Amino acid sequence: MEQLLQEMLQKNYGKNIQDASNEEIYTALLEITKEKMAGMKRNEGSKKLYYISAEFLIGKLLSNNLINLGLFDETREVLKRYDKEITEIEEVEPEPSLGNGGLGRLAACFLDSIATLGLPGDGVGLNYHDGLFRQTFVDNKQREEKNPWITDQSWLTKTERHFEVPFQNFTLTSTMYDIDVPGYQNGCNKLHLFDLDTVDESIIHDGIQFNKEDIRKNLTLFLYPDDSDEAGQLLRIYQQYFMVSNAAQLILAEAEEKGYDLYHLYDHVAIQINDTHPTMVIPELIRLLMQRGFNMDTAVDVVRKTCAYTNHTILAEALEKWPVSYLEKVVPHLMPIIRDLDARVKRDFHDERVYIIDGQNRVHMAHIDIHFGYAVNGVAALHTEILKESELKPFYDIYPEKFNNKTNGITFRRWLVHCNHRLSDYLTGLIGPEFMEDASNLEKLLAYKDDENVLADLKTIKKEAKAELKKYLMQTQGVEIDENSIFDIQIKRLHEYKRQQMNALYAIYKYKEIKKGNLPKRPITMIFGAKAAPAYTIAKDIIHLLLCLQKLIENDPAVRPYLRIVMVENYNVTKAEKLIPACDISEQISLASKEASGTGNMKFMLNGAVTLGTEDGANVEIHELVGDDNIYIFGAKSEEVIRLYDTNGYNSGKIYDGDAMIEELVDFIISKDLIRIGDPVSLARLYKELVSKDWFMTLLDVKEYIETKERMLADYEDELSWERKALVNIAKAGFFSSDRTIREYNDDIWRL
Ligand code: 4GP
Repeated sequence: MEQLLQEMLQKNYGKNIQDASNEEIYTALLEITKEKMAGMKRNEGSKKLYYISAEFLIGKLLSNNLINLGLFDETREVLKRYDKEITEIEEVEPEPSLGNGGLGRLAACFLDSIATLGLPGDGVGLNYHDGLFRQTFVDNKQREEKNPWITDQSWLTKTERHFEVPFQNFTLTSTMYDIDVPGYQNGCNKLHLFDLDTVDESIIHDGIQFNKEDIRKNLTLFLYPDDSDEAGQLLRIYQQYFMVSNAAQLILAEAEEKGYDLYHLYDHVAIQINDTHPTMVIPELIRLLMQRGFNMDTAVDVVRKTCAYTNHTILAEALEKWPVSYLEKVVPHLMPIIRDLDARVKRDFHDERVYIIDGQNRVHMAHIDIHFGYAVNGVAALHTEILKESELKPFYDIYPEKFNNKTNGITFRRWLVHCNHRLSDYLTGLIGPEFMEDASNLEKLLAYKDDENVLADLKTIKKEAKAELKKYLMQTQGVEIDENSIFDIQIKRLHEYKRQQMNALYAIYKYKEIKKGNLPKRPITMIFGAKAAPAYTIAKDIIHLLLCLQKLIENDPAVRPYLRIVMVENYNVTKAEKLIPACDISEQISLASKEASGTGNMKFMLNGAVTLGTEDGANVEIHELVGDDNIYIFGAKSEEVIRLYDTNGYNSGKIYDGDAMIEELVDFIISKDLIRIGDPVSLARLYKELVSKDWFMTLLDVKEYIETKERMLADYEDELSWERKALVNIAKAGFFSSDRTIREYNDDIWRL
């Protein structure tokens, strides 16, 4: 590596390592890594997977690619010899902002595991120039800015592949860009990102505003552009169709290049539809096969045997339904096919809950996937049960054989080896390196459950990660935190069902306790990271509340030594990598039944944090694995929540009126203390939402939440027993390796 790096720096800049800047070293390493990957063996086979997704939240790639290529340690050593830190070189790399949350990060973990298992499988998505927005805080509120990440030298490689994508009254020519995805000690796959040469970033003004009608210029500017009006919704349909038409054309082109018989496409191709955004690939493939001479019945049959669908949420708002009139405007050529598919369903089933086109002339995208794909999976055991028993029950009754569960996973290369060198080196020393190949080997750690030296070492490793986070927050946001405090962290998209507002009520509780003189044994640092969708008003109000509380405490010398709130600006993968190793308490407090799985919960556990959570999503499986002693569970169970929804039995106002403590906490949102700092309109709106609606039942669980967290804080003081909990969590995390998840997808769904 040393020689390669010297040569590259000489060639590019006429410099040697000693004199090169971090930017120059980064660029040289990027080029070297790209060359290495170009020379790698491709994962090949007679059947290939195409994983189509609107999001790929891949994070920075330099370190991860070096790890997978087996070059990381060497590179770090070489740089050290010249007094350079790889972590500082990495700072230069912009983080691609190609995803929003769990579903996008899952897609990235999956690409890593697919390549690592040696399976031929490529990702297909869009090359958003400004990604999801970049979040800044101004006047204690979220502001959205564009988030450019594509630089002259990047992981993208422009290819010669172009496709013609037809819309109602014009045709667009795409360009395909590739990002190599190297497997850990295995072959390489690709992430294909489609783009349009005419896209023009200069049309963006005032944050993230732009002309939504100028499709040639705006098509791939943003992920999830604002869809609160018709033009925004049409733009999303343009994006989705552009993505899937390119995917379908690529799939057929590759199959034809290999000489495959398209009548047996399913023997050579599996298509995974990641949530409903890529659903139109089904009618599009049918259309393209019919162009090649297929009759409709045969095309439907072939496509049905090729496509599988993953559901990531039961929130109705996320199950896309497009008005027929919008699809007519954007992709009129797909509508005859969608109508035909709908007619087939209506012919066979007399239950309007499963129709594709409903009585209000809306097309239910998930229904297309379920009827015209061969597999449907949820992403954690509880989630899949809820799909089968309630959310998608009418479909389960028709197609029980299609439904299956694939509990999510995370790649340990990024979420342990890369983000927590200390812990992963230590584990390697203690139990051997086998866990890198097969994560179930982490259980060997259980043998040290009562070994005080090992427990002390784990504590030291956690402490160092906390000190590092402290340094990072100082450098990036100028806030100083106490590394001896407990780090209590909630990082995830901002959504009412995830209940950051409940955590805010805890902060209010603690603030008041401290004011009363009930000081905690140890200071608490509550850390949040979350972006709110730009048009989601209440989510933004919750951010505002958190920022106001942060300010209130900052300015109160009586409270500040004992309690801090830090809202991390522009939470993203890079920040998650710094936060997760440093966490003591992992907040997974969604309303039971609402969080499909969660994957942050797995990352925290793997890094030795203890979960404070409801029986929701994958928390249920974490609970089963670690046992009652090593997790803190509270709150209403999913059956109760579902019953409350079904019977209209929840009334937050009643809880508020009947409980003086809850009333006091909620009232604080509109207290003088906060109104002085914040925006009264925003705070009052949130207050009103909680007392008059509270759709996600914050007030139902808040008391038990506070009690459980208090118990957890007290237990933290018993050092050995706390570290034992951390150890058990690490040891039991093996199940959540995405290698395991992908093996299951392959065994049950893809059969590559
Ligand atoms: C997320 C779910 O909210 C999360 O529970 C799950 O772990 C993740 O998908 C991966 O399966 N959903 C989304 C979304 O990100 O946009 O619906």
